[in-house]
Amino acid sequence: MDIKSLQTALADLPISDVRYFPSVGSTNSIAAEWAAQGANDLSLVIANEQTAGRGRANRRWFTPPNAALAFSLIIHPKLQQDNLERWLALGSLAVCLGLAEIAGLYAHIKWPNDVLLERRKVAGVLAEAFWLGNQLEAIVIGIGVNIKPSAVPPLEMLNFPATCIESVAGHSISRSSLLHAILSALITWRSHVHTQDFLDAWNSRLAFRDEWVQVTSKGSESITGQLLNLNSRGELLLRTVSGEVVSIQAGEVHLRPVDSSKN
Ligand code: BT5
Repeated sequence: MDIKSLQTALADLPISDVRYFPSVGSTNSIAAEWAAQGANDLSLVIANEQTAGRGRANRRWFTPPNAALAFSLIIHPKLQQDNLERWLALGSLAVCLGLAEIAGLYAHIKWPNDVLLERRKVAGVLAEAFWLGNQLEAIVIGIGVNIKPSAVPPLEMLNFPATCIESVAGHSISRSSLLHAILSALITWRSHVHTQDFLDAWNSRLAFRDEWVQVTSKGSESITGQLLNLNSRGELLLRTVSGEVVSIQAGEVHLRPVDSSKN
């Protein structure tokens, strides 16, 4: 991967500018600085390796060289206030659509931000918003996708099982083709993020539907219930053991499937 081949691979997409790094701390941090300096809409930061890749709540995201996609796209939203969860979901949905196009694989979204293949995490998305006063200036959508087995972190780093595309597909995958497919899906769907069609597409990809799951939100007790779907606000609906349907807001939450025989 180098800047010339990237520019060629992405030539037919309306990407404004590309910054490529053989190795960098975090593409989201670079994109945040660039956004603050006035980066154009659809500017892209991409790296071959991240030495300080970030997940939510400053967790680490593992990106060794030559094995993964790690990139951040700067978006200037049209609304002055916006719902970051929709943009997070846009990243996850775009990865699912890219995987279908390039590898013929059907991925699911572990609400709110993980992409799963065969119930294992293959990609993570981190969306960050940047404000000027109370006006939303930019959103950075950071996406990390495991392509080769060496991209999968050691077990002690994981809080959920992980995998990579090539292990599931059984053949090699072109990083630039996958990048193109993900960006293309993201650009196509961006103008629909507030529509029912988008919500339906997001809903149709939800992992663990009808299964019993446990959701833990920061600062509150965990809730166990049967995973139903998303409501019109993008909140997750669970039916608890008592039959009550509860909605859970995205944010700093963790979702785990639980053994249904215990319920
Ligand atoms: C995420 O956070 O899943 C969001 C990851 C976003 C990474 C991209 S890469 C490009 C851009 N630049 C950045 O610096 N970040 C974005 P979270 O849901 O908090 O999950 C983090 C957890 O996933 C870690 O605590 C590990 O347990 C696990 N993990 C770390 N690296 C992984 C990997 N490569 N594959 C699967 N799981 C991983």
